[in-house]
Parts: sequence; C-alpha cells; structure tokens
Amino acid sequence: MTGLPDGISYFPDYFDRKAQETLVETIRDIVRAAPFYVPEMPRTGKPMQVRMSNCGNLGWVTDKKGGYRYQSLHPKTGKPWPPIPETLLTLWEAKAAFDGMPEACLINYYGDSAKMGLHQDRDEEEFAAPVVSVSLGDDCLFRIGGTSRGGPTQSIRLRSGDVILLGGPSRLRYHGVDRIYPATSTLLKDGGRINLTLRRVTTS
Ligand code: MD3
Ligand code: FE
Repeated sequence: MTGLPDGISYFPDYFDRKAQETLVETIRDIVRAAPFYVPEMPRTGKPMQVRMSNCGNLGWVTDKKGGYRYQSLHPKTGKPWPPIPETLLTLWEAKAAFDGMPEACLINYYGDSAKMGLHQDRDEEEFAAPVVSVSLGDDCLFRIGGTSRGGPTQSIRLRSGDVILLGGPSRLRYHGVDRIYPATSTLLKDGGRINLTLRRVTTS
C-alpha cells in the first residue's frame, strides 16, 4: 500500500520554525481572550482528554446537556470567539480549493497523555469543504480509517508545522489521535500539542 487516500493532502513542515513561533504567540493571545475549557461528552458528561477553545464566527463545543454543536459564543465567558488569524485564512485560501472562507477554527490542546478516539466530523452542514489541520508542538500519532467503523486504518506521525487537508471522499473518514510523543518539540514551553482545525460550517 502506498500514499494517502484520495482527498487527503499532506504538507510536512508547511510552517517553518519562525512561522510556528509567531502562530503560537497569536494562539496564546486568542486563548487569553477565549480560555481553554474541558469539553464533555453528550449525555454522560464524561470529560474529554483534550482542552478546547475556538476562534472564528462559530466555535465547536460540547457539553453534557447540549451535545455537539457550533455556537458563536464561548460557553464559559459568553463572549464572541476572537477572529481567525490572517495566517490561517491565507492557508485556507492557498489550499482549500473551496469557494468560501472558514467559519470555525477549533483549537485543541493535548497534554502528554491525551488522546482522541476515532470519530467522524459531521456536525457541519457543508461537507464539500475540506477540514484543514495545523499541528504545533509535540509529535502525535494520527490514525485515519474508512467512512464506517471497524475497517482498516492507516497511521501518520504528525509533527510541528505540518498541515493536513481532509476533503472530497475523505471528508467523512473516521480519524483520531492515538498518542502524543512527549518532549519531541521545543515549540511549546510547557510541552504538549496544539492542533488547529479550520472548518466551513454553513452552506450559505
Ligand atoms: C480526517 N482533531 O478536532 S485534526 C477534531 O489532531 C480532530 O486534534 C484531531 O479530529 C487533532 O475533530 C485531528 C485532523 C483531521 C480533522 C478532520 C478530519 C482529520 C480528519 C475529517 C475527516 C478525516
Ligand atoms: Fe475530528
């Protein structure tokens, strides 16, 4: 087996070290205004392992009572999310090949032992747009499967500065993060990994 499935484009080291440092400073400013919070699984209220925030007109949130959804206000502060940084809008324009701008940028923070189970991203109305992901900080083992559960999967080690696009027939593939490789990057002073995912949510 060779290469990645149709609709997946991988750009290793898309952002150089300097650009990564600038982006991290920008994300730190965003998180000062829109603090990381602990997302909860719908119904059970079980905390997820990842810490989350967002920027953009819409943010992806989840809690016990309301479930998975997009909303324009931070669930704890009640304030609008900060705007998506220019660098990320430029990335989208360069790579997304979609007529429309991203509306949401989910910011996930993984500590040394955090994982994210296999899931589909299907809370958006618009599946014609790709999801664009940027990795910062420690390496992770990313796993991608098929469009139904239980089939074969493929793993990719994502590193700081990497960009991966999931679009077309791969937009609804199951995917997750099996593990973080602690202390593999010096980008984040306190270690861990940040993932940024740009998404188009609405069809208008
Ligand atoms: C493959 N985040 O927040 S981003 C998520 O690294 C999420 O934090 C992971 O999955 C992370 O929902 C993976 C890469 C990604 C995003 C969306 C996808 C891969 C995808 C949609 C379809 C297939
Ligand atoms: Fe996902």
